[in-house]
Amino acid sequence: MEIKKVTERIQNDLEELARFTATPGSGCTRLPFTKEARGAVEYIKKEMAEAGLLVWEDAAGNVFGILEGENREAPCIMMGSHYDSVINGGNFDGIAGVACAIEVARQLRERGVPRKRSFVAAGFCDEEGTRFGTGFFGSGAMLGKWDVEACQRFKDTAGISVYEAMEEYGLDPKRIKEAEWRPGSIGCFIEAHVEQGPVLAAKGTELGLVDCIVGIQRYMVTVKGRADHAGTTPMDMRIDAMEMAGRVISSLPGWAREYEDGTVATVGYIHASPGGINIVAKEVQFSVDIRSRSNRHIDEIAGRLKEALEAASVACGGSYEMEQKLKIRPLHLSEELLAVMERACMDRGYSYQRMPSGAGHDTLEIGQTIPSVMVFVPSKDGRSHCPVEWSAYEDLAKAAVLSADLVEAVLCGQKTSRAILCGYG
Ligand code: HGY
Ligand code: MN
Ligand code: MN
Repeated sequence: MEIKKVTERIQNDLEELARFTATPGSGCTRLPFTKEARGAVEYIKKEMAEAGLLVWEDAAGNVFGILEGENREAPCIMMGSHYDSVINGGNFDGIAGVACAIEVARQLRERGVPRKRSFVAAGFCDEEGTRFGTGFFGSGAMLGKWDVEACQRFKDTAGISVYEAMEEYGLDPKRIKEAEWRPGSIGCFIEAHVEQGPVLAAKGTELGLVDCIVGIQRYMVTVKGRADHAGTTPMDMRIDAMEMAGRVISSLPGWAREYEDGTVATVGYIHASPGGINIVAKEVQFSVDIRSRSNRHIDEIAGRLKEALEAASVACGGSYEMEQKLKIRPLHLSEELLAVMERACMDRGYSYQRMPSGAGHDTLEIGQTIPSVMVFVPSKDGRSHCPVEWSAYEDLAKAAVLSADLVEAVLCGQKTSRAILCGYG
């Protein structure tokens, strides 16, 4: 396999896809159900079709391409990632994994791999949860985890629900359940992704084989006080929502640091209203993102958050709401698939290391029920979720070649077992 040709094809796709952003010149902003998402999906569909895949877009806004195998009823091998991004993010997070999945399809056909079962390339929508505060919407819909009520319940900060955004985008949210795949129809899942951290780049390792992904809980907290004059209202007469929020937010980092095991807690979004410099804040809304390889640690921090909100309400005389947006357990990935990937790295002479992922991914959702594996490529200076996010196209090509080796081994029936392919039969 000529790595140079693979590198060029991936580079071309990613440079084309980088055009679909709402913030040109300030990184990639491609939120779900927007014209930028539409542009990326139409490009992905074109590339999938040119790679010989049968292409469709599902009721949730995901895009799939299939290379059918002899036995169309056998559980397929799926590879993919998400095509949405964060706000002012990078041009590799998620979308590089979609490009790698399309590249694997090209390689399977170029290698003339006989297919006992089908291969599916996937581009998922709204993995990030940036717009609605949730996460894994597309892959979750594929697994039947979303319904009309949830689509109506979750709203963005402008008050637009997932339901309304889907309608505006041209989807019919009443059909969301049609996005669900028949249980057992996906045998295993592979995701290539940029590391988004400093480990591989610092050690000069070419590829990371992910063995564990952190669990995540996300909350949108609203603390409620009373608007008053900032100058004339004595401190002991205020119900200051900003004071309440400040008491809680300033405690979160310390709670995470206490564990000394990589547990993290982040407040990435905050909004005060009415938002005047001379008005005591009536309401403050802020996000909380808690992650750890220990589910107990995540639960403990979430519990302390609630206790702190109770205490701040009593101390300041206000009230609060704590809306759970996401709750997903830590995940250990398929040892059998990892072993096949390790073998392939050794056969190709790629340096690699096993490693955990501090970032969530569609694999975190899919791997809860389907044998899954992830391959990371180094992120320059460990940076991600920002415009300077960068990975070498040749490293992505190696990840695609390695994934094609795994897919070939499983498609041809060399490596199949109940452990590797759930629903294997
Ligand atoms: O937030 C994350 O960990 C990922 O980028 N969705
Ligand atoms: Mn991602
Ligand atoms: Mn991300």
